[in-house]
Amino acid sequence: MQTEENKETAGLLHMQDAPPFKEARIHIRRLYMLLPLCLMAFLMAIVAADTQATTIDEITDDGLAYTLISQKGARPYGDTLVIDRISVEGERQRIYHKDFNGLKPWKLGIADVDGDRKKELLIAVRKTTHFDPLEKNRMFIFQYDGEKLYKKWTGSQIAGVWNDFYAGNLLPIPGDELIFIEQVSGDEERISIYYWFDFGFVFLAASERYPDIKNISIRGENRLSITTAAEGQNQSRTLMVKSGKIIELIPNP
Ligand SMILES: [Ca+2]
Repeated sequence: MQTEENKETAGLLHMQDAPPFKEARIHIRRLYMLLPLCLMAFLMAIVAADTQATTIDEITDDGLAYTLISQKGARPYGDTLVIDRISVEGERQRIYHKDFNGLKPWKLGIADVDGDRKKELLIAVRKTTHFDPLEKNRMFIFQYDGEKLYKKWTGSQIAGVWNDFYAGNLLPIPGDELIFIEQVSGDEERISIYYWFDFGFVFLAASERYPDIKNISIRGENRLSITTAAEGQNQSRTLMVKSGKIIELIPNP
């Protein structure tokens, strides 16, 4: 049986506990009110990030910046090419804009492929062609004269199925060479080199097959450095063109 003293003590405790419980309820109510606002801010941030123009690739050369942009946020492909003139102070002025929507451009290169001392703009796109219904990486080559972009070469097929390209002066022949990472089979790749002759590209040489080629860089005349990966291990290799083949230079032990 509860005594009067116990009842008073219980009442006192109840009164003492009441304010913190009340405060907690107020906090929870505030949290519930804030939750939709937080959710809305989060969704707005996602929408903003998805609609913010994103640079897919950019290359600068001779005071010009060539930029592939995706107007629809982070995407693997761009939809617009812009060219900016860069002043000595580093300020940019937009001088050209072209819609590439539907062509899925993803990489830019600058090279003088035909050796006429005028540089060409190389754009890797991903598309089908009239004769090939498969969507593949394909090369578009343009010339920019300071006002307009002219198509120089848009061969539908070069280097079979390729995953990446580099352009540079590897060999002492006129013009820069195009170097591709070609997919040979499901899990094997090789390097292939093409050079410009007359009105198009001619195959020069190919390497042996490697499991995965991650990187290419030109190290000097007829010296190509690549990184291959097998079973998680990266390996750096030096290649050169010899007798119509790309061979690997094995370092002296
Ligand atoms: Ca040229």
